[in-house]
Amino acid sequence: MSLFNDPVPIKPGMWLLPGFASLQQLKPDIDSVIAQAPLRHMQTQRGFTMSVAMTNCGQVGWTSDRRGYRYSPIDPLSGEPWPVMPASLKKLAKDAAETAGFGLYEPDACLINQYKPGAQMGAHQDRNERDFSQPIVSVSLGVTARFFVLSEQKQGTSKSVDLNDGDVIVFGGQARRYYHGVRKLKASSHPITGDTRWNLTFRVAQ
Ligand code: MD3
Ligand code: FE
Repeated sequence: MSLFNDPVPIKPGMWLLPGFASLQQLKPDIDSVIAQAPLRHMQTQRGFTMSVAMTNCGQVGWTSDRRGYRYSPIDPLSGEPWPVMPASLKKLAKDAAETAGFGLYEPDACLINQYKPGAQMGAHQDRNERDFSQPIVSVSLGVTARFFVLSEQKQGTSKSVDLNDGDVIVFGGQARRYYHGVRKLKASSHPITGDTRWNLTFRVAQ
């Protein structure tokens, strides 16, 4: 019996599954999504360009532009629906949610984030989704990044977690509303992804 994938509690509702995901297994499907819906640096409502490059797969995708944030069934770059969520990605998210004790999970959106050295994500809450009772599953691949989490308030003490290749975090219950972000990615090298970190976040958006 292996205890390797036992979930580690980080905060109430927040579980770390170390090494739960395999880059080699997921990379072809990520590449195929990107071939259909290229990575792009979205604009914020305030006119800033995000340092993280993004795309989506699933029934809806998260997008941001000068009009604000929203989920859309259409990729604004192509005018076409987002690529279908590959079965391997969906299965991983379902297995992770179940392993963390959240039961049946049917994500309809997967945001793919690409971090190059210097890319970061400021403290924010994810609140464009309709049903906060559903967890978010986050998959980290490639270069390690320092993730930080606050509470339901944007101020206060943060807790940091280094997210390594293959690490999965499940955020449910009260953790679903926690502010969180990612520190500036350091220049380093991973044998498969080079200088790059990938993060997949699965959501029940609709
Ligand atoms: C906690 N992504 O895409 S994943 C995001 O590593 C995002 O790319 C970061 O925050 C990344 O929105 C962090 C962890 C994560 C994702 C969503 C959450 C943590 C969360 C939603 C609610 C609470
Ligand atoms: Fe987030």
